Parts: sequence; structure tokens; C-alpha cells
Amino acid sequence: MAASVPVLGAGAAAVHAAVPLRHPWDTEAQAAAGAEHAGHGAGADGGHADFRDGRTVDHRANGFDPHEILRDFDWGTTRRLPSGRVLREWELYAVDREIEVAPGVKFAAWTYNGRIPGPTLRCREGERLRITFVNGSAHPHTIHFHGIHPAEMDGVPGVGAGQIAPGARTVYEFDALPAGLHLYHCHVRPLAEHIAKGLYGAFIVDPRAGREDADEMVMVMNGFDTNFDRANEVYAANTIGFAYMQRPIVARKDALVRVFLVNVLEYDLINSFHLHGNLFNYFPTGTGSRPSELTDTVMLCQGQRGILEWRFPHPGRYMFHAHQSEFTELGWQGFFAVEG
Ligand SMILES: [Cu+2]
Repeated sequence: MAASVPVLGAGAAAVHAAVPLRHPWDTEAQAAAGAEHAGHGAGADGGHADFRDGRTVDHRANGFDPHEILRDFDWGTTRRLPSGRVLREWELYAVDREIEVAPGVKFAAWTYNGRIPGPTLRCREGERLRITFVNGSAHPHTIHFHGIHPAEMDGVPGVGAGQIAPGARTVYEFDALPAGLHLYHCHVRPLAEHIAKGLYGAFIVDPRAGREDADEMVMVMNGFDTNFDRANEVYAANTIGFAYMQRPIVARKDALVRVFLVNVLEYDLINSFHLHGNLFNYFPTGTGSRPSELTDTVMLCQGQRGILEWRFPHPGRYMFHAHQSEFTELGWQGFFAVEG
């Protein structure tokens, strides 16, 4: 298929040229002391990791920026039904789009609304949800939501509207249940390809009573198989590796931070999130009000997700990253910059 041919040849070689040889936690002192594994041309960058030579992807050309995706919650549009209930509506469209996933490495992606991850859909428990799906891609797709809904709204082939052909549309409609952190993704076979190409997003159902005010962020852990060998060459939260190293996420001392963490990684069985200098309360699937654990590391299988909450008692720069070192070094790492 034409869509499976890399846009640029030698994608894997380009990625290998782009990722750093230096460990991000190497200090300037180590570099100055000539530590063997430090200073492969990366310069004394004070512990930053980056694509080699400091090159970045062109967020503007991509049409989305991981820093904007981080705090971008799409509440759709609402109106009252005669019954008094809220009807919340979105329109999602599938579109084939070239995304620069690492400097100079273009990936022939399939997207919802032109971005990866797709919009973070957010609503309140008990509302009526209506999602119009328009397939503008050259391939058949669906939207399969996690949550409680009738079979015909499940977005799988052969049930309800089934596969939505190129140019066709359908409407998924169901109640927002249960409160928690869910996700949505295409469910057309071959499933791994339809997901790994970029068709997924976070789906948040807030509890009726709401949640405590917090600095809220979405992190969809993903990766990209840029040379089509069913293994990932790039790992990230919100698509662009090292984006939060190059520009740390600003947080405030003592403020409640809430991360909606979703794992959609294909081709690797597990993924993880590790926070430095702190521990967080973990709410698996975001469905309960009591944390299951106070920890600094969680491991998630494909499709697993959870809510993390913590406060930074000290200002400074704190890393977060997958605790699988391979994923870390291939992009899935970042910094919080905590201001006092
Ligand atoms: Cu699909």
C-alpha cells in the first residue's frame, strides 16, 4: 500500500542519527571530567536530552504542539435536551496526514482531527454524548470508545455501523459512564496498525461532583514504528520525543498536579511512568476516589490508564520518564520546572 511506504527513505537511520548518545542525567561536571559516555558532541547542556544537534520537529507544520495538547481539553458543544439532560457533541474526522515524529523523520500517519493523539474529549458523568465521525481517510476506520454503552455503539467491525468506509460517516451516541479516565481508538483490523498509525485519544468522564481544582495535564504514552518492522523507533508522551526536555512543563510549588496518563503504545507489551523527587497518588482508570497506591512508578499495559496526583514541595527541575531505559533514551522523557 502506498500509505505504508515511508515518506522519507531510511527512516530508521534518520532516527538513529537524531537520538542522543548522551544520557540526559549526565552532569556538566561529568562531561567536563571527560566521562567516557558523555560529550559525544552533545555539548554541556546541563542535563538536557535532546535530539542530536538540538534539532526539533516543526510543530507548526505538524499542526499541533505537545505543549498545547498537554492542557487542551475538548468539551465539545452542549445543549439541553427536553428532559433537561445535557447533550454534549463533538465531530471527529479521520484524515491521513504526514507527521514529523523526529527531526527530519516524516511518518505517514492516520489521525483523528489532524493530530496525534486525537482531541482529549471531556464530559461529565451522566451526560448524553453524541460523536459524529466522518471518515476522510483513504482507509476504513471506526471509533471504539472505552466505557459503558450499547453494543451497536462499540465501534467494532460487524456490529452496529461497523467499519466506516472512506467518505462515509456515522454517529456514536451513548451515556457518559462511568466516571473515569478512558480512551478511544480505531478498531479496524489489523488493529495494531490502525492504532500505531495514530488513531487514538483520551476520553475523560468527570464525576458528577467534579474533581478538586488542579493543574491538569494529559499524557498519552505512544511510539512510532518509522521503518515498519513492528518495533518502535521513537517513544514519547504526546507524540514528540524529548518535547518536554527541550521545553520543561512549568508547574507551581505546592499546587496540585493531576496527570491523566493513558498508554496506547503498540508493539511493546508495557509502558511506564516514573517521577523524580516525589511520589504521587495513583487512581487506576480514574474510577475511584481513593488512590490504590502512593508511588513514584506505575506500569501500564496497552489500553491501561490512570490518574496521578501530587504536589511539588520544592522548586526546581524534576525529570519524568518511562522507567524502561530504552524508551527513555528514544524520547520518552521530560522535565517539570517547578517555580516557587
Ligand atoms: Cu482505523
